[in-house]
Amino acid sequence: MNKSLVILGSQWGDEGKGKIVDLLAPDYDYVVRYQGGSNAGHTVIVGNKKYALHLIPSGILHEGKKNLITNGVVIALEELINEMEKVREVAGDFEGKLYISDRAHIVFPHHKILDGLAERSKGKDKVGTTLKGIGPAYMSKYARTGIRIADLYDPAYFRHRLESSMNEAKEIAEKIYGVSFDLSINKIYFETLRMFEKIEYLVADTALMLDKALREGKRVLFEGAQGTMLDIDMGTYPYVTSSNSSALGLSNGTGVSPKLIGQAKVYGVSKAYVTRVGAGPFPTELNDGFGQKLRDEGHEYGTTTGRPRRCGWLDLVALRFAARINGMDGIIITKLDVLDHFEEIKVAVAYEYEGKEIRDFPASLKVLEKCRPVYKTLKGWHTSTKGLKDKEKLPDEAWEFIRFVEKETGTPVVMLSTGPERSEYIWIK
Ligand code: 2SA
Ligand code: MG
Repeated sequence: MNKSLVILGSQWGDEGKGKIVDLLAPDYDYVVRYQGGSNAGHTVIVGNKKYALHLIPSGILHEGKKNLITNGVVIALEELINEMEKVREVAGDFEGKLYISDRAHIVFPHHKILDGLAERSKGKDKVGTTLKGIGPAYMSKYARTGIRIADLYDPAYFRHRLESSMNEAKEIAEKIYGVSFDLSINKIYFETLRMFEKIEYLVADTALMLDKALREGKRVLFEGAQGTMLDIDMGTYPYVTSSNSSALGLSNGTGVSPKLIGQAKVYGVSKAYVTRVGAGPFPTELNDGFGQKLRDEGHEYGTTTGRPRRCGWLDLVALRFAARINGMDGIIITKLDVLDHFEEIKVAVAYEYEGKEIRDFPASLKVLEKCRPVYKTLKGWHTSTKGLKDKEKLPDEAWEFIRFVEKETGTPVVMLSTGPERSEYIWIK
């Protein structure tokens, strides 16, 4: 069972999980997406082509893998189908390769509209969502008005659920946001059923499949989306996504017992610094030349929107927290080479709050706002680590950086990524 591995973000997303999952996928039989939806953006480079995957597990770009989208994912059918078309040139036929949970909830157009309206009404308090309808889709799920893939097998029942769901959304839009939208229930009903026809052959009881696979000792790679600090329960609430994007989401997102799934290894991916898109607390954020330098050297602009990412020094308070709640067996550091260009490198080891030192990530937004990072300054290495594949060639100062991260988080650094290409990495454990 320890043959299974979880790869998840240990920061605020965009840690480079896509590349790592792609790199490791050849060693696994199954690749599983278990939470979030098309708000994820996993970039994988194959040959000279770049694929941005949002819903389909990255294992689809490899031969002979079973890729599962399990019950914890919210699925926009039109986006799933578009993505299938994009990867078809590599994947070929999807039969036996892609499985979609019959318990997964569907993201409908009215969820996307509500996402936009909610953001607009929040004004300066907006979360900065991806506007993919994720929050409203999970709202429907928890309000028990959601529609699941399994509901599409019975068109009359689906019609009934869709009518309630859309009428409710229209009412919310009108009464709360003072906006009316004219989506046709009929049109969405028929379009959804048409789309369902295209994917029906992929629908499965993925919880049952996974339980069996794990008991048989199959190798399963779990592909987390977003990052630990965006987790609905443990992240920087309310500036979070609407799913459990930490390891806490593994069991509820797959429908597999925590006892069984808990035997997998967990590796958390962390940039050598921190970035965040969207609003919310970010204690080590740099609004100065250093922040801009990280942005420039790291090309820190959103993949889909092109939004500049907020940048700052590595935050070991947050990483220590991520290591704990995820039970991380190892840290994978990405974009180490971006730090090649700095004379000195800072890392936050604690926060100072009202004259006291805090080492454990606090819950309250109000406390976080007043936290000032306590930095340890490390020496830069003034040499290129870009594309390095040999750990013997790592400069001493880079080793000091790695050892320091390990000491402060109590977690070994197992791998470094030194560039965007599949081949640019070093196993150091
Ligand atoms: P949402 O849309 O409701 O999940 O947004 C809520 C917050 O979660 C953040 N969030 C993300 N942050 C980084 N990367 C994400 N995924 C994509 C990527 C984004 C993309 O990997 O690049 O393709 O542009 C992601 N998804 C959600 C979001 O910024 C809000 O702060
Ligand atoms: Mg990303």
